[in-house]
Amino acid sequence: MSEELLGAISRNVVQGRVKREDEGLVEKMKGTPAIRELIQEAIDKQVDFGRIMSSMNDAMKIVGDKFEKEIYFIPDMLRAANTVGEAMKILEPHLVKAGVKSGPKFLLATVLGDQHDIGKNIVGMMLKGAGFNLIDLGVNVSPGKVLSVIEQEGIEVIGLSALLTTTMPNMEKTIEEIRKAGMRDQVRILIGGAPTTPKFAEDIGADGHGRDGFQAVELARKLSART
Ligand code: B12
Repeated sequence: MSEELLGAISRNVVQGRVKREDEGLVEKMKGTPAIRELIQEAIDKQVDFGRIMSSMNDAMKIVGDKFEKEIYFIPDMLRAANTVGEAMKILEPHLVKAGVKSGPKFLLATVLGDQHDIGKNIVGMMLKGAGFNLIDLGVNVSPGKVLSVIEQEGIEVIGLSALLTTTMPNMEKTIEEIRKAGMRDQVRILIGGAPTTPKFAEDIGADGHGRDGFQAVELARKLSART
């Protein structure tokens, strides 16, 4: 029975359906229960939270596959990621109540001078869906702000995003600030955003570069080696 429900959750993430009135991205599913109803049903039926989360993770892998094959494009990926985000809004208070151990703390930020956050938000939603304890500082975040949050929160992994070639140097400045404060060995640093490359990541002393949300999750998992 719960297999059926988990299958429906996964399918609705792939179809990017939040509410009953939503049509699917590919399938016509209007009028059938969507993620909100299905997640609530799973909670009511006491389906294991871990299984709910992994059904959504599996769904995002399918979405990633469709994206690679150019069956899905950015807006489709956004819709699927947003569907996971909506599911998490319903699940989170229950996870906290149940004392489900939260994953590694991940600090995400768009660097100083940069207002672009669409890609960062996709990455954030996927990290949350993958069980990371996400602290999203938003856009235009100074190196000093990143540093103070690392100190206060005991961050394990940092993700920096930049969409402008003019703000990419602020990634290096952020890493430099962390190094100067003697905290470089305590955190793993991932970077991403359209103009960034693995070579740039290496040059500025980051630990990795992610092309998209899927790589971000994969790398964050490797770097934190916990989730
Ligand atoms: C939407 C957009 C805007 C919106 C941003 C809205 C928002 N809330 O984000 C607005 C209109 C505000 C805007 C403003 C500007 N923009 Co603009 N913008 C874009 C646009 C069209 C799309 C960017 C986007 O969202 N892509 C979709 C997302 C999903 O992709 P993504 O960000 O790359 O993210 C993915 C990956 O890179 C990765 N990723 C991203 N972050 C991270 C982080 C980590 C840790 C990891 C692992 C992975 C990762 O995963 C994401 C998901 O797959 C691009 C053009 C383009 N086609 O890219 C221009 C673009 C980025 N903008 C540009 C410019 C010039 C500007 C402005 C300076 C324009 C102006 N003159 O005012 C301002 C700058 C404002 C500022 N200070 O930041 C230029 C940059 C050129 C350059 N060489 O730097 C671009 C390339 C357009 C162009 N061709 O000229 N912009």
